Amino acid sequence: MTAMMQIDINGSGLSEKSLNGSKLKDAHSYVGFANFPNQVFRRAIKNGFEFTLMVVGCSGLGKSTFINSLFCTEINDPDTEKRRISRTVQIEEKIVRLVENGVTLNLTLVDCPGFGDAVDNSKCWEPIVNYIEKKYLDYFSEETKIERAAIIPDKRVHLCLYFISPTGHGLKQLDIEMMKKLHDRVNVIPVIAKADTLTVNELSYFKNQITKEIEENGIKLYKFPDTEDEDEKRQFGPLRERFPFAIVGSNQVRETNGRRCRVRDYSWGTVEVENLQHNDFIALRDTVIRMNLIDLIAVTRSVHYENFRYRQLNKGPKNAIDRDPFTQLEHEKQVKEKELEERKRNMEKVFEDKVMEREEKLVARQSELDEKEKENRRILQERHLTLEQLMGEVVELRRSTGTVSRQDSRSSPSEKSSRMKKGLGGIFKN
Ligand SMILES: Nc1nc2c(ncn2[C@@H]2O[C@H](COP(=O)(O)OP(=O)(O)OP(=O)(O)O)[C@@H](O)[C@H]2O)c(=O)[nH]1
Ligand SMILES: [Mg+2]
Repeated sequence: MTAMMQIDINGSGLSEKSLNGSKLKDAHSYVGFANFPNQVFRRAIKNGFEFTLMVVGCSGLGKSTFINSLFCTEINDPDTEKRRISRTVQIEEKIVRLVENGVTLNLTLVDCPGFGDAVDNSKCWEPIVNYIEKKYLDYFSEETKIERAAIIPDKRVHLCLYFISPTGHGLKQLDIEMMKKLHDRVNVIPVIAKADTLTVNELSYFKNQITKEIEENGIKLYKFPDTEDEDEKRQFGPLRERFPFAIVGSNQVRETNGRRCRVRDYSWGTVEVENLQHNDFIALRDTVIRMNLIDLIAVTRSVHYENFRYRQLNKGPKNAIDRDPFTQLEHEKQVKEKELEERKRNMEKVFEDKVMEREEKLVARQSELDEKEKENRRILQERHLTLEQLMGEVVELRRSTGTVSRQDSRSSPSEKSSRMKKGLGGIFKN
């Protein structure tokens, strides 16, 4: 599912680099490469930037709410309140075009369905990893075409925000496994969800615990690059120290003194999403978008995409690298189809086995019931005989003592026994 919108956030206060910052000197005494930054800047303005942000994590941690909270505007469908709190059931893409001081950012927000509710969560990473790989493959196919576009649309995932449940204890095994599946494919930054549910002390302990467990488990997160710029250090250093970021999201927007902000109201007070004293939302947004967006794109291209390319070109027979791209793609398609066919066959076999197993169980149960019925009949028969014998003995005894009634003396032993049974309240019904 893909939604698209354009937002012009001019005048939001973010800094604009001046084109006239470095004045050109006399053309003859000056080679001119000092002007490169301006060229790069002009080019960037012309082409804009493409960035894809993905949110991943267990169910109900506020991923969709976060996507909606990112900018002071509704990104999810604003019409229906219901839609905003319903759970995400498939991977959803939202495309937002942000324009700020003439610079365009084409942002794709990928909202993944939460996991962790199923009995078997061992394969919940698959659709997410497949999505990431599919985007690399799309780019790879475009890039290896003989006639390729001058600018290849870049839908590769540049950042994956991994939402951690605010348990206060530490990471769940599922979080560790998921992050391990993701860390070789995409830049991962963990975030603590629903930070408003933890006290200051609990949060501080939780942050330390998470950092420790991430290190112990060899999870490779995105590494924020060191900056040389003193101004940047001063401005963003304290924000980075808040890592791992603990955030709050909300769908409720309130306007105070002409400023719109997202809030969560409680009986004891209000939590503001964009208030650094209440949570790390702004710290996360600024360190990602203001500070490291270009680096995240560069790391995706030079590390994760390169790894994908290497894996891709190394697949199949040894000489696959020497093939032309079309033959290579055709070959991969065939391999994939074969794999699919094999999987289908395996699944059918599993299904048949299960049906057979069930049928065998049913047959066994049926014969068990037959046996039981036979046994019950035998017991009944025996009791019947014993009773008849006893009845005969009673009649004999009466006759010998002379207390036999006229009716008894005229009836046969079986008639007597049936009368007796009736007398016993009809317990022995044949
Ligand atoms: N206390 C608190 N609740 C939040 C926060 N963010 C979202 N919620 C609430 O948590 C509930 C689930 O939010 P969603 O955004 O749908 O969660 P999700 O992670 O997208 O859920 P799935 O789509 O099922 O994976 C909603 O009722 C939100 O209002 C937060 O920071 N704190
Ligand atoms: Mg959701």
